[in-house]
Amino acid sequence: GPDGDASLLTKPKTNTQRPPMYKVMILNDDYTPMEFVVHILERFFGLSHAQAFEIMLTVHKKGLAVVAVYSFEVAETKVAQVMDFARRHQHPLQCTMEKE
Ligand code: TYC
Repeated sequence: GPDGDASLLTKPKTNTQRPPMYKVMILNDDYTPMEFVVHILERFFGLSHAQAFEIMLTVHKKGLAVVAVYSFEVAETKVAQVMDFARRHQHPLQCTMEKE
């Protein structure tokens, strides 16, 4: 109404709930070759070579980076794929996920 509609001034109900999203991150280490990390980022995250190289360098310099954000199920699959691929190639690369 003219004196203010309470429904427009009060906090909306949080009924627009979306599923939680998860950041997938890779961690730096002293042993995994840079090109191996770039390959992983291209292969499992669909990044271009240039994008993959940039993220790899960010991890190398800062210690970690968020690679992508997914639903829980997709994030879990990415983490498992990366961890398995790194283990099979005997590299200590770590990949983790965290709720946004
Ligand atoms: N620090 C590694 C090296 O100097 C490269 C590296 C980058 C390793 C990113 C892991 O997630 C990583 N060979």
